[in-house]
Amino acid sequence: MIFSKLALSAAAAMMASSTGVSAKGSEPGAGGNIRNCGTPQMTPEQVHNYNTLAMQSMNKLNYLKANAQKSGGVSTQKVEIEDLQEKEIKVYVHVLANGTKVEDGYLEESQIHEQISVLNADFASAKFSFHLQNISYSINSSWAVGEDEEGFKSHLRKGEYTDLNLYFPITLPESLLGYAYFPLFLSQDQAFNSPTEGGSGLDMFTLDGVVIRSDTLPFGKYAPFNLGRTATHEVGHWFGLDHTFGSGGCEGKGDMISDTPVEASPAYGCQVGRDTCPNQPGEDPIHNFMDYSDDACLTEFSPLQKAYMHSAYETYRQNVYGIKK
Ligand SMILES: *[C@@H]1O[C@H](CO)[C@@H](O)[C@H](O)[C@H]1NC(C)=O
Ligand SMILES: *[C@@H]1O[C@H](CO)[C@@H](O)[C@H](O)[C@H]1NC(C)=O
Ligand SMILES: *[C@@H]1O[C@H](CO)[C@@H](O)[C@H](O)[C@H]1NC(C)=O
Ligand SMILES: [Ca+2]
Ligand SMILES: [Zn+2]
Repeated sequence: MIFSKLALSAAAAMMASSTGVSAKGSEPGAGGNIRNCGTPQMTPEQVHNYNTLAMQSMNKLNYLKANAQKSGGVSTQKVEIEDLQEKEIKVYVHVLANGTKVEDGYLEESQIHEQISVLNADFASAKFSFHLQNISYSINSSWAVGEDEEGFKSHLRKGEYTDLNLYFPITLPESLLGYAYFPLFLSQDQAFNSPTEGGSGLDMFTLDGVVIRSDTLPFGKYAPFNLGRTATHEVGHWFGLDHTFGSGGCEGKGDMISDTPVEASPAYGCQVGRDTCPNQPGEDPIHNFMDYSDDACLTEFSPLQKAYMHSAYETYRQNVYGIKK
């Protein structure tokens, strides 16, 4: 989600036949706040690549489960987790404030540590852990409201493509809670922002990362989205996961993850028992981190989502320019 003419030209160049930025959902939640995620929709090429990867992950999981059943005794859940190789993610946090007071968005370090703890708790069963490397504080009235994405990212982005940059402005345009970018084959896709296409020349390496309004952090003011789960959701995108409601309703491609039940539209609040695709197996995955429910209602990734995140991380983020890290 780039809020500038760069966005339009880059999006046009890259997403020729796609709908570009999604701003799904406008049903009011409790207190008038709405979960609204600005992560751009997948391009047709991403859909193709991620689907292939998800199929491979599923086949591997099924194979492991079948083997476990043959040898007996081992629970399939244990097998699903055992096969995943623990990964430690370095995290760089960037606070985009309007002044040095807490009310200017100048976050206390303790609140940032709380957010990292939430990430660690939510991703623990997926075998990802997050390790804070550094916090930068910028005071800039444009950046503090999420404007000039190119500017703040080109100044602040740290680390490698394996590392997570989290940007915390006070607020974001278009009432978004956050947005992220899916992982890409950098060497191929960097060019889509090229100046000759009307872009700024910023590459996808620089844009990579997660932007979240800081009142969604634990103890933030944006109830019922203030338990830190916006970060969990956006980091899920950063690992390559789509929304559980995908696109195209009950007959659409969904999220390409076969163990999350298909749902027709985002779920808001905490609608236990919701089933928007009654002809498809399972109730809607309203507790899944990649849905739109309130923070307190979001509790899980599915086994295949976990396996897929590892595959995508290994394929895209640890394999930049074809060189395995
Ligand atoms: C940023 O600070 C300026 C000057 O103090 C103030 O006018 C403005 O409302 C502040 N913006 C936000 C988003 O707090
Ligand atoms: C941490 O960030 C600060 C502010 O950007 C910077 O001055 C410092 O060099 C950084 N330290 C490390 C270890 O990266
Ligand atoms: C603050 O943001 C403006 C507008 O995006 C930018 O031009 C400027 O360089 C930034 N200031 C600093 C100190 O980085
Ligand atoms: Ca169903
Ligand atoms: Zn999202």
